[in-house]
Amino acid sequence: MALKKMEDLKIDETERITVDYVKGILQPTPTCDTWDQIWNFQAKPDDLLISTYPKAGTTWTQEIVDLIQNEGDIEKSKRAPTHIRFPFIEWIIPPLKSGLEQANAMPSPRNLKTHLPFHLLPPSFLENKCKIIYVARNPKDNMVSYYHFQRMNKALPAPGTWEEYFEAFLSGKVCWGSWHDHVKGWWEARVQHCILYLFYEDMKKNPKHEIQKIAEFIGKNLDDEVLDKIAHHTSFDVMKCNSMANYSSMPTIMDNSISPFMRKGAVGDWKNYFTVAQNERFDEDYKKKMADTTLTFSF
Ligand code: PPS
Repeated sequence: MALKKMEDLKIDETERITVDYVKGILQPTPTCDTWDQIWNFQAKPDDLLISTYPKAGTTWTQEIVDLIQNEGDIEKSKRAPTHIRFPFIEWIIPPLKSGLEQANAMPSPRNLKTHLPFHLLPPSFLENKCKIIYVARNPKDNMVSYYHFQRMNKALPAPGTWEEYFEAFLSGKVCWGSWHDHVKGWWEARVQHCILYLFYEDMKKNPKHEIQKIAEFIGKNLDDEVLDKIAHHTSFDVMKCNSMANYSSMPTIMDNSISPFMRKGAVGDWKNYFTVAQNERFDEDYKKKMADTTLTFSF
């Protein structure tokens, strides 16, 4: 299968970022080095935060939010690339401007992005009762997407072989930690905080319905025509060709020729990667780690 070909692709490890731990969670070293500043980030009450485990549908949700706020005005949503429109608060890749610097320089109301697990969220977001949209994706597709992302993104460690990556993901030894802890932590937090918890698979199945939910959450009443327009503009095929939403604007960090950022955008692609043995091992592990939650996923 296609895997053999992927492993043949060599990535220059020497250009890769190093990683370290913050409170038990693996992070790029520059993030660890500035952790105190990140933890003390001052959120404002009208900030809107999009939070996800990496590769769960962040960019898609960002595009939807931006278009809702601009009432479907496509030209306005093309004013800048995603990472400028939504500062990524814990992201520091010298010499680029850090997420914190970008956020602090941004006029309100701000849209922000994070991948932090709930227990590492800067407390000011909760103190200020900020609205937060969390998106979760089934872990098998999430893992496959993350594997390909680590192949193409020099701001993360090289993933190793698929077999090695499978084990690293299962044991939570990837940046931003364990998928299981992440989705469960935010799921529990939604009960007490202003969190809209969404699923990638629902967005695929009925995008207009999920867009409507997001619009309601952020207090926008949009007519049917605008909702249709947003659904069209945020479809995978349209976003893939949108240079302001497909991460083609930072070629020295993300090499889309290794694997495009907008890769497949599908549910169930994991079936092309998991061996039967890996799938059994995954399911057994999943059952144990997810036994203490009401959270369920569709695969
Ligand atoms: S990141 O780097 O964490 O911000 O990545 P993130 O945006 O969370 O996830 C990238 C994956 O989401 C897919 N994607 C989409 N799927 C469906 N529809 C739309 N519009 C869309 N936009 C992005 C993207 O293709 C990545 O998934 P994979 O499975 O790798 O294709």
